[in-house]
Amino acid sequence: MVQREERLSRRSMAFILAGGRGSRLRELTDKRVKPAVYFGGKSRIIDFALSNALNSGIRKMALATQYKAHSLIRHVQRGWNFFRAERNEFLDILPASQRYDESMWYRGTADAVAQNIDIIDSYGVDYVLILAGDHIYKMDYELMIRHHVEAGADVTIGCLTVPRAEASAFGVMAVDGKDVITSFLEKPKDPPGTPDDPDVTLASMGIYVFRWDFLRDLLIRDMQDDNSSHDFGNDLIPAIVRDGKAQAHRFADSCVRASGDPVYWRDVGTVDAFWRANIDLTDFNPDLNLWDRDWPIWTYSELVPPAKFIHDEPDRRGSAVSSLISGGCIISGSEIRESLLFTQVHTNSYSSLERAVVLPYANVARHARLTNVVIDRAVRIPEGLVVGEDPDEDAKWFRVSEGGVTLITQDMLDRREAS
Ligand code: ADQ
Ligand code: ADP
Repeated sequence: MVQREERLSRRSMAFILAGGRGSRLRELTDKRVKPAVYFGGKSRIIDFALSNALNSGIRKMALATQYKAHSLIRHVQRGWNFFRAERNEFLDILPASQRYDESMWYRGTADAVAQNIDIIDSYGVDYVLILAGDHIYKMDYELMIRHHVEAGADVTIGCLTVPRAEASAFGVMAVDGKDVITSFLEKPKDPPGTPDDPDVTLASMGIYVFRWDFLRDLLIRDMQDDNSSHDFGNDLIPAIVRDGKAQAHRFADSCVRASGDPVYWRDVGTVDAFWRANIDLTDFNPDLNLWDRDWPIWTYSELVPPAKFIHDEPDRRGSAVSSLISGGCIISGSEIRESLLFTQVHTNSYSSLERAVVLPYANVARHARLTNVVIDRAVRIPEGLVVGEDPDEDAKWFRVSEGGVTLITQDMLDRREAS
């Protein structure tokens, strides 16, 4: 058994950044911040980082929020309320509350941590794990913290290889034979390939481990620097790569998966990527295993009855194949294929859904036919609506993505109705 003091996760806290908007998700983040966007039928994106931290043994967490945080805060308060102060466990929600300076929101990711130095001090931890609240993956952070300590690094950065063509959205790095980072470029226009393969790039996942005393000094200096944008990727990381020791930690070494399963990490930052990752869960053998009882994705789950499949028309059975149908759904005389329905979705007779991602409480009226769609929460699809068959018609009212996925919100339907 691991001795208590040897478990580094118990001497660490997770600081989760959940303040960025995620504007490439278009209308899906009009009312909620990206980490609060629904994913996988029951969860929200934030649940992955929080579950990884919890499953890794971390019991002190803080969540920095800023933009449109109401639904995120409500979700975390409802679902993540089992930390016990009696056991020295915390999950603090830290809205940009202008507590450091009345004129200042969080100016950047590093500033979101810096403005809460006193709170982190009060946790009495040795290590701080900085996480982004907006990626889908399963990872054992204990292994990454251990790597950091064993390497004696100033910062350890989670990294993975991404196709070079996609790498300009990331911080990219070069490493030596021991994966010590020798150069770092934040979102370069023309990212370099790796020595082994010119078509891929080693990219930062935007997650970092620091000794708290080291990070604390760095943040205090950074706050006073008027030339800094107070951002980890732009300012702090390049400085450490230049002046200290920055260690790369390969995601494949601590990705949680069964043998034979692929390494899985997704930034579901666009409507296309969001739709794809959700639809992929309907595969016969999905790359992301949500069924692993050793690494559950914790969430707030509404109390709802089981999904129900019925028909009141003799010739129309309610059915779903190759689909994930959440609790509380009522599939009444509709045909559903390769789709993912979140909690409490109701579909009516003679409607059909194919490759549809339907967020909670949506209602699909009779004779609607929807293909390759994302339907926002509580949307009421009117009777007979056909989407996914005529892109020009769809684009008149709805948001059609580059990849040909149609996003439907209630505002769009209301405008269509009023015209
Ligand atoms: P980006 O993906 O551009 O780059 P960034 O916008 O800095 O990430 O957001 C990182 C996280 O911080 C997100 O979870 C976001 O919600 C949150 N955040 C952003 N601004 C914030 C603020 N002012 N207050 C609180 N939270 C905030 C980063 C790194 C890259 C790396 C990618 C990986 O800079 O080097 O490759 O992440 O996705
Ligand atoms: P969630 O992400 O929790 O499902 P909703 O989409 O219901 O959230 O709401 C996101 C945010 O927008 C919440 O603050 C919610 O109270 C608010 N909201 C939802 N629907 C409306 C509406 N029709 N008008 C105004 N505010 C709304």
